Amino acid sequence: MAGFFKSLLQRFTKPDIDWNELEASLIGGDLGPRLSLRIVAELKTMGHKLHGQDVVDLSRKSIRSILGANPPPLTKRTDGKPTVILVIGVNGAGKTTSCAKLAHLLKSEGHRVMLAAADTFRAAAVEQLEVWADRLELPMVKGAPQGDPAAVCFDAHQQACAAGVDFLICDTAGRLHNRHNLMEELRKIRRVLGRQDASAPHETLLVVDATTGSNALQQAREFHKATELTGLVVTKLDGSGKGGILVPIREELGVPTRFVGLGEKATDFQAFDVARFVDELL
Ligand SMILES: Nc1nc2c(ncn2[C@@H]2O[C@H](COP(=O)(O)OP(=O)(O)O)[C@@H](O)[C@H]2O)c(=O)[nH]1
Ligand SMILES: [Mg+2]
Repeated sequence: MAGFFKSLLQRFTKPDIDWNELEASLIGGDLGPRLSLRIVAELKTMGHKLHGQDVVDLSRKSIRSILGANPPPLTKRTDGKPTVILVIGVNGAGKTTSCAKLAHLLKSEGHRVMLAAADTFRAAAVEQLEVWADRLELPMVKGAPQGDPAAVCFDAHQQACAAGVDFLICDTAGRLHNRHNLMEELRKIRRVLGRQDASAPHETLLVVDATTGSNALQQAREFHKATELTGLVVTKLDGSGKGGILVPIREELGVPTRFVGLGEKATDFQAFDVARFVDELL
């Protein structure tokens, strides 16, 4: 994406701007068709004395106004019950890794954190989370192999209450026999958690891989329709994707990015910062 804006700067220095080319470049940079059309429309009203820097400045202004203020941090409850965070997304997006990183971040801030291994579809997924839990010295609840993920969340919630945990983070499966089953399973997990605590889950975070571009928008639409998302975790920002897709996701669905994944280590994880993101994007 950085290279993308640099090339925009180089290409649009002449007064005779090729609007179609500009539009195609913006869409190609993961900003999505709607936002790209809007930026082009705004630029057109500025007449013909445009330079590459105008293109960049206007893009920055648009993106900042869409993203708004920084999202609120995760909050601890005051009634002694755990804040329940459901982590969802397609296979390979980085859910399990993000659960571990988020748990590590919250623990480092002084909170008591517990993990629930509710991706019971693959045995390897439970083992993967277990390795993280051992390494980061975090308590983890798991169930029987191929067991009911909602039952794992139920058990985990009871244990979290008994242990006085502040945050319970539930990892989930990204793939079942089909997408319908997956969405049904997520709804069931929510129902079961809701019976334990009417306000749970308090956060439902969708994990998307920055390198998948417009696929991430499609995933966000689908998951948002099936279950109410409270935020995104955008992973692999250390790779080729610079995360431009989180802008149209925010614009179209109103779902804010809460955290970013920046590598494979436990500490490669940060709360999302709008100003820093826009600067790095441009
Ligand atoms: N480079 C990089 N790799 C990541 C990041 N987050 C996750 N991964 C890697 O992506 C792969 C899939 O992650 P995983 O957590 O198993 O995805 P899940 O299937 O959604 O649970 C693993 O190899 C992770 O190490 C990230 O922010 N940066
Ligand atoms: Mg996983």
